[in-house]
Amino acid sequence: MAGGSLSFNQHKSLKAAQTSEEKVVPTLCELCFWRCGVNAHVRDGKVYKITGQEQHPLSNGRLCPRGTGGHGLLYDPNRLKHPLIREKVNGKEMFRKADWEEAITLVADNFMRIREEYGHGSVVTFTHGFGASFLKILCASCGMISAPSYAQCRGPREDAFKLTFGHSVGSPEALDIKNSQYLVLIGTHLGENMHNTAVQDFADAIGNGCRIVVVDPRFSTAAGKAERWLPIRPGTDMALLRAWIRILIEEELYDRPFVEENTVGLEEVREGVQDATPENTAALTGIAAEDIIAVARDLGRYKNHALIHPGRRVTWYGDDTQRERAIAILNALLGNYRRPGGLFKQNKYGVPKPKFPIAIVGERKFVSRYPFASSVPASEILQQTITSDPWPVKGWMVYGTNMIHSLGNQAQTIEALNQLEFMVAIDVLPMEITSYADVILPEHTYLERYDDLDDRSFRVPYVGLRQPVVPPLYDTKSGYEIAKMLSEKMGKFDLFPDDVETYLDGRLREVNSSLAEIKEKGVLKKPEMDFYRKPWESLKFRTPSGKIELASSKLKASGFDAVPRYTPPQENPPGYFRLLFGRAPMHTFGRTANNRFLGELMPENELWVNEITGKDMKLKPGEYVYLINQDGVKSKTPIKIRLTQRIRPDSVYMVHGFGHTHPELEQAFGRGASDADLITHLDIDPIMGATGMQNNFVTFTRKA
Ligand SMILES: Nc1nc2c(c(=O)[nH]1)N[C@H]1C(S)=C(S)[C@@H](COP(=O)(O)OP(=O)(O)OC[C@H]3O[C@@H](n4cnc5c(=O)[nH]c(N)nc54)[C@H](O)[C@@H]3O)O[C@H]1N2
Ligand SMILES: Nc1nc2c(c(=O)[nH]1)N[C@H]1C(S)=C(S)[C@@H](COP(=O)(O)OP(=O)(O)OC[C@H]3O[C@@H](n4cnc5c(=O)[nH]c(N)nc54)[C@H](O)[C@@H]3O)O[C@H]1N2
Ligand code: SF4
Ligand SMILES: [Mo]
Repeated sequence: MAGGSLSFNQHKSLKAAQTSEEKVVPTLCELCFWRCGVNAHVRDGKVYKITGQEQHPLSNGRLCPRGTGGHGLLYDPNRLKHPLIREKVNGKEMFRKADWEEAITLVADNFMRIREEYGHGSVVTFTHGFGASFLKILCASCGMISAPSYAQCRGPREDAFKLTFGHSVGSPEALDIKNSQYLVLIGTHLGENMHNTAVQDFADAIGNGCRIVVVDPRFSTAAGKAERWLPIRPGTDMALLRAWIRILIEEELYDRPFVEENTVGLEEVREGVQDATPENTAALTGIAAEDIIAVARDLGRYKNHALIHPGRRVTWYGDDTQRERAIAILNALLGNYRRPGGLFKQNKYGVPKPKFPIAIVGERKFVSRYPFASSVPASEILQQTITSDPWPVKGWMVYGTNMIHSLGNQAQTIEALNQLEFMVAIDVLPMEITSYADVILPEHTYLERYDDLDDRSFRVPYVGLRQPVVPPLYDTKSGYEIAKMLSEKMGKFDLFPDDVETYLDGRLREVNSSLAEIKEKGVLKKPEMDFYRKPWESLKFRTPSGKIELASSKLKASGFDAVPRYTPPQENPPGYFRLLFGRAPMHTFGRTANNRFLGELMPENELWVNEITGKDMKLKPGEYVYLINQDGVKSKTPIKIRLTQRIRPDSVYMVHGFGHTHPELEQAFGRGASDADLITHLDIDPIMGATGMQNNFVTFTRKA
């Protein structure tokens, strides 16, 4: 069924706006990776306003602040405006303007030469963002593809839930937050973490009287909505989760019929968490035993309608898959699976995927050294690039990821970049990573291009369309055109149809729709899934036992703990404070720092410091300091001090995404500091290769 219709009044107002000078074009936001449906309002050929699509299930007519400021990217004067090629002039390296034919030929020639010389798999693709879908098709068979949204973000969560429930949480998360009656947020700060639909659901839950508990060393925006803020000692969350598991089991507060019928391993878990008494846990976490007990009993009271949110960026301390396993176990004990307010499984609209011919057949296959890595961990590729083990990596294609700021351990990233024979960066702005490229290819912004259909799993199965709103402003190309040109230069003429519209229309015809239909509607929808389980339904999970694995048979078979164990985090070196970081509602990582609209709302980040620490360290509010970390690495730029009671005295906090050093980013240059500069120590998760970033510590200096 092809639904997704506008109401009569919406239709009328859209039509009225579509005069010759004024039109409203539905498309998808790309200011972050949530991909809300937006309406771009165009007057005299210029986008002047962006609003939320009523009919899009991720927007429901509303956007977050970043989405409304998307035209700040379109009209950013510092955009990449034409292809650039690195050249040595009088011994000095610089970029010169090139045309597309020359730039693409250079990329294709280098990648083919590297492949010839070093074999299959010697060119790697790093991507983040929807526009890469066609490049991924081109690269699928000719090498490895890695994204920071895995080992630097939600990878441990997805793998832990797969081990426990047989499927991942997914994005958008399959969590029935809006119907939850008791919600525990543990190190996830909804409200600052501004994924539109998740925040709408959170607001609905609060409106419906949901009781909220926030576990965070910092008093987040969400903590302001909570009945309890538990300012946990950083890195001790596993202890708290195990204590809650122990209380639920020992006091028989878990959903007994559900657990007996649908899970395995209860006894093993019971034995495994015996040491996690409230008293021991209070000593480790700094949270009073009575608070620990009270929350566990509340969880037991709400059971099926309570939810422990699994978070999103969960790459913290190196035992992250196991911490996420503990969260999965708790949710399983509550029996909230496919109950109002719990976890569920969602569906796709299901547009059949076209079958692409394989571009290049290869003889080498990437096998991670981490047994449960379900994707390619970036840190492993860096290591391989540096050591050439098990084979050399000599070429990188980098699409939409600023790896200098997103992988941690910058020195390692730069060492790997120095080993390369060729690197191409496909971006929209002169971000730090582009300085390392041999060729820079400027992409259209999301308001100037088509991308593939957005057919992801959600509670309302839907297909969304990104389409051009205005003609491209500069000599840029879309991901589709770049992938097609590259594939042809590599001798593959039949990989993509001549134009993207033919491709999209062909896909939509498979579901009895058409490009013309979705261009007008913006979205096709099916009715909301009926995902709540029926009392007579027997459940089957895609795990070895067919049940939810409270104790994991797969982890056990691979020599890991079947039941999560507590490992203490590193202690603060004397005089140093743990560096914590997170999000601000008006920015997405570093990608929006140069956006004039969003920069006006928040031009720089500040360092949250507890007032007691401020007094001890003689810091004044508003003064600028540099930070030095435990390895003696100093922040490249200074940061403004904010003294507050809203953070523990042993930690400091900053918003990620500032401290840009590329001089062509005129708005962002030198504003605030980068947490990434200071994350030199990484704890790698032995189960799936995630890079834990939170065992880093800083102190202050006024010296530049
Ligand atoms: N220190 C530290 N590291 C982190 C995190 C952290 O909080 N702190 N967070 C982690 C998490 S959760 C994630 S998901 C990752 C995110 O890591 P990244 O994806 O690397 O993050 P961004 O800084 O948004 O970089 C996006 C890049 O894409 C470019 N870009 C924007 N729009 C387009 C487009 O339409 N086309 C193209 N081709 N390029 C575009 C931007 O200019 C920018 O260079 O970082 C991880 N790393
Ligand atoms: N506005 C905005 N929203 C975003 C993004 C964005 O860039 N901008 N990025 C999106 C992406 S890709 C992701 S992955 C998510 C990330 O969003 P979240 O999953 O919510 O994660 P973080 O931003 O890493 O969370 C940081 C929070 O954890 C707390 N914290 C730090 N250490 C500890 C600890 O040891 N224990 C506990 N309990 N808490 C701790 C910090 O104080 C902070 O409040 O945000 C998404 N939403
Ligand atoms: S959450 Fe905000 S930035 Fe992300 S896609 Fe939606 S409107 Fe855009
Ligand atoms: Mo992320």
